[in-house]
Amino acid sequence: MPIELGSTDITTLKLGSTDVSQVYLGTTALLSTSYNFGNAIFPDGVNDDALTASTLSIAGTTDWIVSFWIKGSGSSNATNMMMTRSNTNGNYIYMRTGSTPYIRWQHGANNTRHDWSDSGLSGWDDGNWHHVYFYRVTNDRHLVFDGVDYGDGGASAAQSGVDFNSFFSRYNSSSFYSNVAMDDVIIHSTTGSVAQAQALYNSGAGANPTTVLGATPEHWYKFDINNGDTTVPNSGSAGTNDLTLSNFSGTYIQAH
Ligand SMILES: [Ca+2]
Ligand SMILES: [Ca+2]
Repeated sequence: MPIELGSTDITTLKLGSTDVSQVYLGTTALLSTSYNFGNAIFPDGVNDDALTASTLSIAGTTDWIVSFWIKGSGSSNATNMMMTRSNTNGNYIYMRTGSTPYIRWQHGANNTRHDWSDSGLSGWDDGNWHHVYFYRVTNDRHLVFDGVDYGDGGASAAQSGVDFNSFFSRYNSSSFYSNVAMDDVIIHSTTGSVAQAQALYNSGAGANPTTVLGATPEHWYKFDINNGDTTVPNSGSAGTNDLTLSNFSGTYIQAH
């Protein structure tokens, strides 16, 4: 809610030199708090690999969501791999700059892809954080980007379930790497919806995923580690399934 001083709405209130992040009426907090993203990971686009200890897998007959935040820029690679399966060319998500499709989900035999080429996605690499959310609708995969419903990507063949173990590279071909910052990767068995995606997006401020989902996500990579660390824990309810980073250099963990 806006705070009005005289006739002017203000979005930041400072006492002395300190931002005030909450306002109370008596003991009641007046401002809704946005999600604290903590740190994020910034692959450099050259040979960055990351493997989970065991495969992130959800059957094709079970409802699920895959959600993450990304930030691309003019120096992002032409094709940026988000998540893949290391021992097959058939399972991957990519985001592409400069040409369509901008976003692809493929799970299953090669060339059975959901592709999204909508003009509303063309600015995903504009240097700002954006929210990407896929969910299962029987044999189709639907995309919600920044809270906007883009529907299914028109694959001609049914997609299998979630089946990933590699982040940031198409490990099997070793020719596609990610140069896109990423945070809060969530994979969870639940029935997805546009409304749920919008709740997670929440006008860019983000909402606490546990609150939105009504449960701790099963697989949840927050990247809230220190620069130089190479082990990203699964903060989800499915338990230990560390993501081990290889070939990262420079300041690859930064505040969101
Ligand atoms: Ca590298
Ligand atoms: Ca984070």
